[in-house]
Amino acid sequence: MKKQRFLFALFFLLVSLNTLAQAPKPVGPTPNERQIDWYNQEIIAFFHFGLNTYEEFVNEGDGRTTTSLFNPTALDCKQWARTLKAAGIPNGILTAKHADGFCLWPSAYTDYCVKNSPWKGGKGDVVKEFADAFNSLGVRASVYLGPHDRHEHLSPLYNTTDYRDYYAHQLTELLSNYGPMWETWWDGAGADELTTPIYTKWAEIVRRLQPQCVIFGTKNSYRFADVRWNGNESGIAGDPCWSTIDSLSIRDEHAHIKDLNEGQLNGDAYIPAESDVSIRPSWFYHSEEDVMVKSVAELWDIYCKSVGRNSVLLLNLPPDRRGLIHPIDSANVVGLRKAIDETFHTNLLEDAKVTAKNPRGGEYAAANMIDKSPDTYYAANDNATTDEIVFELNSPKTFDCLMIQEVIALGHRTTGWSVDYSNDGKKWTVIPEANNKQSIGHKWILRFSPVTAKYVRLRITKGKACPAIHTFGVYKQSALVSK
Ligand code: IPT
Repeated sequence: MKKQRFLFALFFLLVSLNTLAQAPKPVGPTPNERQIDWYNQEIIAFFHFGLNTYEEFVNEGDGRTTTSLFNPTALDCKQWARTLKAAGIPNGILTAKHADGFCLWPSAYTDYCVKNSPWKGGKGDVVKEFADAFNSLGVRASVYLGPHDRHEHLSPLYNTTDYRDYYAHQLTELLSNYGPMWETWWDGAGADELTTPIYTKWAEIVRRLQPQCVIFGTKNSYRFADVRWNGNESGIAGDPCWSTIDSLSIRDEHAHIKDLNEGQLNGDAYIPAESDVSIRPSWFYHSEEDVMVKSVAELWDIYCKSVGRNSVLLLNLPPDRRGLIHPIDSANVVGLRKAIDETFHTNLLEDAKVTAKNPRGGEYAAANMIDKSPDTYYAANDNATTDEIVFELNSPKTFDCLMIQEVIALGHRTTGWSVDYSNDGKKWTVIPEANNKQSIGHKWILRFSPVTAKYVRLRITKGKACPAIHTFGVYKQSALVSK
C-alpha cells in the first residue's frame, strides 16, 4: 500500500515536471521587438517616385533638374495602398527624397521640392497623400530620406555640419507631421562622407520621435541599424543567411559583400538582411520597361530566395508618370501573393503522427510544428543540440517544396539540418536540395523535384543549443509557378 502511494506521488511529480518544462534559454544575439515585427511583415514595398520619374533614362538625378518637371496627372496613393492590400504587403516605403535632393513634401528648409512644381499649383504634398491614404486603408507608411543629396552638394557653401542639421530638420518634419512611420532607410550609396557622429544625431531623432521605426542602416550608420543591406540589389539573400553579423563587416561593405549576404554565425550583432530589388530593371518608372516587368514566376523565385532565406523582401513598385502603379506591376505582385497563398495553404504533414528523438516534453510537443499556431513550438531537451523528427503520414503524399521556421526570439540555434523521405520508415533518401543546410531563422524555403513519400524526417545535425522549431511543412507549389 505504501509503495503504491509512493509510485502515485512519483507519477504525479513526473507529470507535473513534464508540463512545467522550462522554455529553452536564448543563445547568442537575439532580435529586439522591432526586428521581430519586421520579420513578420515578410514583404515590404518600395516606391521610388520623384523627378527621375519624369526624366528619360535617369535613376539618380544630378540635382540640377528643374522642379517644373514634377507633375503627376492622376496621383492616387489609395491605388498604391489597394495594390498592397491585394498583394498582402503590409507596409510601403516612399522615397520622400532620393539622391537628387528633390523633396516630395513642402519642406520648410528647401525650395527644391513640390512647392516649386506645377503639381497642384505648388500646394501639393505627396508624403501627406501617401501617409493619409495608407493609414486610412490600414497599410503601414514608411519613409526613405536619402542621406546623400546631390542638390545640396551643388552649393559652394556645402559642408557636412550644415548638411547634418538640414537633414535633421527634414527628418524631424517627416517623423513629426505624418503619423506613424515604420521604417526609415539610410541608403549607403554616395554617403561615405557621412560619419557615425552625424548618424548619431539622426538616430536620436528617429528613436525619440518614432520608437517603433525600424532603421535600415549601412556603412557608418550600422551602429543604429535594425536591419542590414543584403549585399546586392537582386533580392537574393545568401545560403546560409544568418541574422547575426560581425558589426565591423557592415561598416566596410566593399570588402564584406559576402558577409552582408550570408551574415556570420558568430557575429556580435543581430542585424538581419533586407533584400531590396525592383520589379523592373530600374528603380524609377520608365515606360520602355513596361515589357520587362518581372513575371510571377520570377517574383516567386525571388520570394523563395529572400523571405525563404531568413530575410525580408523589399520589393520596388515604382509609380508611373500619372502617379499610379502600372497595371502589369500590380497584376504580377498580386499573382505572387496568389502563388504564396496557394502553395502554403496546405501543409501536407498536417495530419501526420510526429515523433522526436530528444523531446523536451511538456508544452513543447513535436506536433506543435504542424499545428498552424503562432504561439507554440517544438523544443528538444537542453542536452540535445541534434535531433530526428519523423512525420508519418496516413498515406503517401507528393510535394516539391518545404518550409521550416525557428523561434527567432531564442536566437540562431540550429546550424545544420537535412530532410529525408521514406516509404517504409526504414530506408531513407535525402532530398538533395535539403542536404546539409545551415541556417533556419525566421523562415527557410526549399524547392525540389516532386517527391512522393509516406514518411518525412527532419534531421537536426548541428546546433549551438537545443533546437526550437516553430513550423515544419511540405507543400505542393502552386500551378502558377511550378513547371
Ligand atoms: C548600395 C549601397 O552601397 C548600400 O549601402 C545600400 O544602400 C544599397 O545600395 C541599397 O541597395 S549602392 C548600389 C549601387 C549597389
